[in-house]
Amino acid sequence: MSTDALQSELLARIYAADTLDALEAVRLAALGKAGQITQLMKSLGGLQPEERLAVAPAYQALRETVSAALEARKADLGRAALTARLEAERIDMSLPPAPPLAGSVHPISQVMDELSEIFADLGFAVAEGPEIESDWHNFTALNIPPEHPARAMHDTFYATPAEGGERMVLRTHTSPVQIRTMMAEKPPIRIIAPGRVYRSDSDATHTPMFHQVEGLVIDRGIHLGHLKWTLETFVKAFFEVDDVTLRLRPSYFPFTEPGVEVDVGCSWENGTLKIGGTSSWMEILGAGMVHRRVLENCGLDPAEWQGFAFGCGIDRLAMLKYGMTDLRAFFDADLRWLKHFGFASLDVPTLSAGVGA
Ligand code: 2U9
Repeated sequence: MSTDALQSELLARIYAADTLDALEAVRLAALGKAGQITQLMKSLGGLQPEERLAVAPAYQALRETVSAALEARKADLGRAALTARLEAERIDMSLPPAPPLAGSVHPISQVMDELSEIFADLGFAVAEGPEIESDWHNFTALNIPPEHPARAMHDTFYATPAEGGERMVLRTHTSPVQIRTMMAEKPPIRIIAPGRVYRSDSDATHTPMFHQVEGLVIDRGIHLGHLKWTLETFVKAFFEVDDVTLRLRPSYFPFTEPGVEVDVGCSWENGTLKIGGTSSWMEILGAGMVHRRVLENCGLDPAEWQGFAFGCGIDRLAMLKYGMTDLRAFFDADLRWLKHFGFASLDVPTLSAGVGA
């Protein structure tokens, strides 16, 4: 075949190639190791010098023309591929968001959002604080001085102190958040403090990290009646049951005086315990009037300011409301469990829709 004929044939194939892969196949057939042009160039080696001079410029020109045509076609196809891709991946930003295909809100996050919604409606702000706390904020300010036996009950994780530094702990409750709030702000105070807490304890009903919500109200003339009404209102909204009876039993916490344990009235229905009625009782909260020494530690005069506080495990609240049986599954990151018990990310709890709707 003449070089002209070969050139025409190759150029025709180059323009006929409509994908980058097809074009690459033409390139290999022409310029690859065993390609037609490569073979021609190789054949020059076996020619006499005059013969070589006679054909080499034509071969050279053929190679250059074909190479240039390949490059040009490659650039065209690349542009066309990019245009097609941009067209296919075009996003219409004016459309409403598509429902999420995967991912769900963890029941703990959901319950925290529900708690914030319920207490916001009662005029409470959400307060946060550090999870690595000073010994003073976690214990001493709460009327648990060093060597107090209550410290042993908290199964504390201690951090190794820096030389001459303060001893730090992983907070064993969210109470230090209330201490920080009382020291930073003037009463009246109405806050809840939800968050992670840590205790060196692990079995089917205890994990070394768990979640608590605590609440604190400081104002003039606060008494146990305010506490009971607040907790009743909370329990009714959270469990979406109107017929709720709370029972307060005396108890002891170093940071409250008096301290109470709070039971909610329940009844058995088809083998499961339901909130409501009074045929049975279930303990759900600890609470009490803030101990005067705690107020004093935060610079408040107990003759002027009184308060109530309560504390409750969020993980347990979630289990009670949504029916999980094993606490450890909360922290297993098992996608099947999350799919089953998780919540749609756009389903933000609101009081008007019923917090758990
Ligand atoms: C301040 C003063 C008092 C918070 C309280 C409890 C009782 C309580 C437990 C319930 C189960 C913790 O999650 S749990 O393990 N909590 O029983 N908590 S009174 O009292 C406070 C808090 C802060 C300044």
